[in-house]
Amino acid sequence: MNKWLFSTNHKDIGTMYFIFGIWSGMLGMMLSMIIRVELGQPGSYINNDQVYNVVVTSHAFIMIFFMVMPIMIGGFGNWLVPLMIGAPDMAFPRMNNMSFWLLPPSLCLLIISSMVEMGAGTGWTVYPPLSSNIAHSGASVDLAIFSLHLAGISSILGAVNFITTVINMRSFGMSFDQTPLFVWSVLITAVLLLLSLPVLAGAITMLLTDRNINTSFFDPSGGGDPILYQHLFWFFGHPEVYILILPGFGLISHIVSQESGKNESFGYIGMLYAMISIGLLGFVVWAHHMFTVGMDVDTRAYFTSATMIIAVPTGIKIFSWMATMHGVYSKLSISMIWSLGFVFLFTMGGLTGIILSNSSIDLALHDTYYVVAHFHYVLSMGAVFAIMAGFIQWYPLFTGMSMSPFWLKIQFSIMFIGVNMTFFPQHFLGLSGLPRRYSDYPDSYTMWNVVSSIGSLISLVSVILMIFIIWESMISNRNPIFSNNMLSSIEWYQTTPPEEHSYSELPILIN
Ligand code: HAS
Ligand code: CU
Repeated sequence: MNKWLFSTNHKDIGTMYFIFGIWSGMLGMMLSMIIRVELGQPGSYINNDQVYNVVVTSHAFIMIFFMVMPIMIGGFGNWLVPLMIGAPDMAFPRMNNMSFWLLPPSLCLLIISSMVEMGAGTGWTVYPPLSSNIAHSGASVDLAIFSLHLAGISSILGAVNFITTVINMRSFGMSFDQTPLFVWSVLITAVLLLLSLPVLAGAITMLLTDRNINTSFFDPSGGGDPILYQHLFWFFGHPEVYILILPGFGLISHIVSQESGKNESFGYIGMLYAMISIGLLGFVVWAHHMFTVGMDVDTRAYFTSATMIIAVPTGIKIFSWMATMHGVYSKLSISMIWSLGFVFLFTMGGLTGIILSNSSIDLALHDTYYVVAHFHYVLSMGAVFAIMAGFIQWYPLFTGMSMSPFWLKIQFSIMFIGVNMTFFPQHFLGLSGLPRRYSDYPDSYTMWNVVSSIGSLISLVSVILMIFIIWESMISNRNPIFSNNMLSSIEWYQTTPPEEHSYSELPILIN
């Protein structure tokens, strides 16, 4: 056990990230269920808005920093990047272990922050003055800041590791324009992390000193400015949303081209430049989160146009995935079904993003449920669908086991219905003005909130089913392809009808 925990092997560390991410995902999901139960009818059962806001804040932090990032970059990145570039391991294997082990203490600090005093009910954006002493006295916000410090250090070390690995450890003869798209997506993500996280660290450290040693970076009474915090936060925050999705883009590219029986994505170079453009543009659009602070009209025009331009490279990706699927007899494996769901629903989320990028429309929609619907379409149905697709695609590689295609199909159907039922009605709620981060609402908003809460229960069922499927894969004896007994795997291959050979491509998993 110790050997495994202190392992410097990229596969062991990847597996630890997966276990950690899945555990955090359960925690994040339980918090979301608290939110949906509270909003499942008018009136309050939590009876304390601060507690409600603490739940919302923890939900966001846990899903972003302790579920999506560890699974995508830590789990898939560690497992697949060295394999795909033909490297024996990551460049700094011991630092890799340290990156992982910074996360559990970070999560502990976050959990402690909501157990002491009144918790951090600041939202994941931690805007002052709400996050200042004046509204959040006590240790909670400080603990949340320390939690972010640790998670940030973990990610920066991880980013340095991935950048070094990809630049220096590709196999002999693998030029950059032959490097697999997932590897590229992780490289670009790592660069975004390296450039944006120090800005967040600066902002929250300034907030820490404002709170504790009487600086006034964000306090007008001392000559500071709370808007400065918003600029610093979103200079990190917008690249962060692309950090959450880019590795997913990489996973989807591999799955789509492989399941379509093609060697490479349609427009490999286009896909590559699209990701690079999205990464670069991601740094110059941050103020689309701040249209309501009272910017002058020219600044708003700039941030609107710059933001809209991101639809171009993203569109290139969407259409290239569709072109990759085009013209083949597709056997629609489970990971391909998730990928199709990804392409469709991520596009929906992207289009509502374009709507929000119009500064004049955003004045009405900012801080409403429309924004909540937008980011759950790109995250719960973009990032999470990509994770599901990748997890199912490479599960046999990670574990040597295989999950039941029958149950996985049912699980997909339930989750597809669940998440859409949860988040589609939130567009209507937002358009009719329901603000986010409130624990109660007028009766006129009841119907769509009830639909949304029922949808979240359906998603809960699908996640429980997924746990069952993983358990079932362990006790069943399917897919011996990866077992030590090669004879039995050949036997299995020959005696099983081809339509059940869902993982018959295993030998070429790394394409
Ligand atoms: Fe976003 C808020 C705009 C992509 C995540 N976003 C958020 C928040 C999160 C988030 C978490 O401009 C909330 C933060 C908070 O707590 O306050 N977002 C965009 C735009 C894109 C976008 C333009 N977001 C993402 C991704 C995320 C993510 C990816 C995570 C995974 N987002 C916003 C804006 C806000 C915002 C405003 C602030 C709102 C507010 O008031 O707070 C783009 O990257 C999306 C590009 C993708 C597409 C779809 C595919 C493209 C095709 C090409 C043709 C389409 C065209 C568009 C030409 C566009 C198919 C035509 C337009 C039509 C309407 C038809
Ligand atoms: Cu943004």
